[in-house]
Amino acid sequence: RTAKRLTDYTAPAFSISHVDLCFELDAEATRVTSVLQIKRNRADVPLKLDGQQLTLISIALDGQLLDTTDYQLDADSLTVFTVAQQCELTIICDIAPQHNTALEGLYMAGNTYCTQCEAEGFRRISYFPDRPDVLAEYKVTIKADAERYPYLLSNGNKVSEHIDSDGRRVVQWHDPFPKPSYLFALVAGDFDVLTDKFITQSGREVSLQLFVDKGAITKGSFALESLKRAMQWDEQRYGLEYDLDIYMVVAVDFFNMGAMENKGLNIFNSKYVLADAASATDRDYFNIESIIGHEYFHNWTGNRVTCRDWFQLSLKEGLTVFRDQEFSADMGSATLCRIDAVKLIRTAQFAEDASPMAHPIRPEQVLEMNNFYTVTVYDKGAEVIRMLQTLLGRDTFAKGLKLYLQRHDGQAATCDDFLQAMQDVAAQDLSQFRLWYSQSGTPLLTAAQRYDATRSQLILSLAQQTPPTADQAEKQPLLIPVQIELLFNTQASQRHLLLLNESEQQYLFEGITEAPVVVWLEHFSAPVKLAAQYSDDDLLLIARQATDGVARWDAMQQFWSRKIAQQVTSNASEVALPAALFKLLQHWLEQPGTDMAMTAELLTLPDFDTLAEQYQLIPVDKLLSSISRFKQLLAEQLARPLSSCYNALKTGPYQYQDNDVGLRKLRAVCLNYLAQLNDNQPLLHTHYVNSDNMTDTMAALAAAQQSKAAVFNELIADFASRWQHDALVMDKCFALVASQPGEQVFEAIDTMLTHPLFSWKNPNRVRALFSAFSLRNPQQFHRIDGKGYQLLADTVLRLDPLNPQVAARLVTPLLSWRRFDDERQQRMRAALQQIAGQSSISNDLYEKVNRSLD
Ligand code: B3K
Ligand code: ZN
Repeated sequence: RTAKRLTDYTAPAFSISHVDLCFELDAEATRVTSVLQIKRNRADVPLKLDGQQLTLISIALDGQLLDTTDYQLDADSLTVFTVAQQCELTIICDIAPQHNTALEGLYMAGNTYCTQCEAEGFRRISYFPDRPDVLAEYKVTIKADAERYPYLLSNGNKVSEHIDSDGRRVVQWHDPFPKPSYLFALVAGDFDVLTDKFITQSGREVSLQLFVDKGAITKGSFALESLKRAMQWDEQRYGLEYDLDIYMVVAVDFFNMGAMENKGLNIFNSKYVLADAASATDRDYFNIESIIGHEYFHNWTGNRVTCRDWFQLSLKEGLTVFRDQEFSADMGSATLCRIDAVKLIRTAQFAEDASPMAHPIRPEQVLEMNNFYTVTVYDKGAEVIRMLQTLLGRDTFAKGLKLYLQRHDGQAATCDDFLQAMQDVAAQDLSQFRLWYSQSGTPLLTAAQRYDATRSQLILSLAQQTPPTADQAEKQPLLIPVQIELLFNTQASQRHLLLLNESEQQYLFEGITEAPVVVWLEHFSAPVKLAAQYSDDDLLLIARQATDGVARWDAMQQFWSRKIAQQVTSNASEVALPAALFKLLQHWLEQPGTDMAMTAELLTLPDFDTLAEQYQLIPVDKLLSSISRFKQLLAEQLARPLSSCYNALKTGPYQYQDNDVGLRKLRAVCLNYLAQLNDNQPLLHTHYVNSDNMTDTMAALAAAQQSKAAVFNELIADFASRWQHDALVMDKCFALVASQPGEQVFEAIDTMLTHPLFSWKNPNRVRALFSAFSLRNPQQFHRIDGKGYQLLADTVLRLDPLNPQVAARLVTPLLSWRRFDDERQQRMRAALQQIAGQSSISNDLYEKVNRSLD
């Protein structure tokens, strides 16, 4: 198995101007006829096309059938020996969507035919140069039984539709925008359709169509409204207008990820489309809006300008995540959006940097591309774009984006092209900033301050150091924007942007009349770890007074990290909490203010994953016991204010609206603490019974799950029976069952596997059970006897033959075995070795497991 390298890139030897595809749909044998207009770019090379799991029926060159001496067929490719400067190649293949459980290429999601081609799925549909820098204009004809398939969809505009003499519906599509094969899409099925329209800023009418399962029509309206908000936002913020006359979104029940930005025909995991108050939480609503936005924003950043090769993935993904984050921030609470993003970087992304899979946002070596749709490429990628905006300023950044899109419209570009455009508008040298693209790892920032009262001078010093990662030993100093705020007793606070570009640097501030408390890395201005000398009082002061909400939240997080670290190292003695802390928490409970979601965050302890990333060797048991001790302590000490706050928070009927979202969130935090106390069983019942929406219902279940096993069992049984026919809600049930902290979880998971709605072939179901177990159940996943690791290894092996992509995602928590104590190391490694020992594991799994065991 050989990996590909970024440095090996060569331009395509052949280009394709037009593709004419015809699909005769059949679950067992779909016939795909592909006519390619080919042009040679380089002499003396044969034409090599990618293809996997295809049954070749025939090939013809300029109308002449080829025989087997004219070409060579391999497991992954088709090579035609002699082709002219310009020619037409006609390839006929058969494929079997019914048996495609990997959900790449053309597959069946229930009764619906659909496709997923990114990254390299088109080669499972037909022989083609399946690489993002080959852009072609597509014409697509779809034929299928007219009654069973009222909707036959593909990219672009519908050209014609008729019923042929065999009773088949025949629909033709044409996409005028040249695109890479990964953006091709086809859908065939019977749906309920929601329609609407959007008038663009230049006055064009765009028809919007949302396709959902029959009967689900009322659950689609939020997604459609979100789409219109996204279209308008991109016009207002970046002047970017939609370019076709029709925009379609289809929700399907079997999907490997969240959604896919195929040109004019987005395909979505139904989880990120369907919502109503009864079945979706506030978080679900938030996710739907942000993912609808994300896929829409790809129309410019991804589709109109695409990637030259897959190493450049962050060019479209980091940028588009940044854009969707900015969109969400403008639609709701900007602080909350930022806190969410920071949490993700501090948990999963820092963990990835510290793992055997560490890679820069532009990876350099890849065996299976699907393994690189990571939090590093996506979310650290978005942080890098955000830093660029911080350095250049919002307006210059927007101009740079515009220039990049103009310069490369219709092309396949690189991260360097993007940076070049930014550099050209900013007239600023970005060569050091470029390192963020090639250097992996989490920089550690050390901050210190010295105040000289006699000279009224403040000297701040910063040092940076990036520890070696699995993929890269040597690290260089980066250009890091460090936003700070200086908090004073008697004068107004000051905000500054410090640029750190050496290993160590000092910054002098004159005319400072008192020693300030420094808020370092305000708004998480760079994806780094920070070591600063704070006292408890400093942190509590920041939490009260900082201008930036993220900084206030972060101060509380740092406060708790320190207390928990002290508790972890203080053999058996109990670390005390200062009275000032209780006073502050009580104050927030008594006066939660207008931003209640923010208050809820201020009152919440950091979770296990966030804390774990602060240790090279993760002290699992001590972390878990410290978290639960402090939680218990807070519940006891603050019982009264918690309960008055809880009782004072009331909403009307469910609405997904900022104030109500915050209120429910704060009430859920109170409930979670209160559930720790013995006499609060009835409260959980009441909360559950009185709930008229999924957010409150989940709050009751989650609180019970963490504290009262008996109540949890009772409520979850009721919940399961109430929702037994709704797969998306049953996913919530599966996840709650699998993340319960007690050891009954193993039996409970076994029982859920026999649920009529559970299916190994559906990624949502598998993830609901097993990602919840491995990522949200540290108590049982990290059991010292290894039973948790064993369960995950068995699951991964069972899944790999069906769906390698999902199997490889699931294995991630095992890869970091080196960060645990000896006993756990041994058992995690044994689980990995068991996987590695199987003879025919997928490339997806092979790459990750072998990097980890190396
Ligand atoms: N571009 C797709 C992800 C494709 C993942 C392939 N394994 C969704 C997105 O990021 O918008
Ligand atoms: Zn994306």
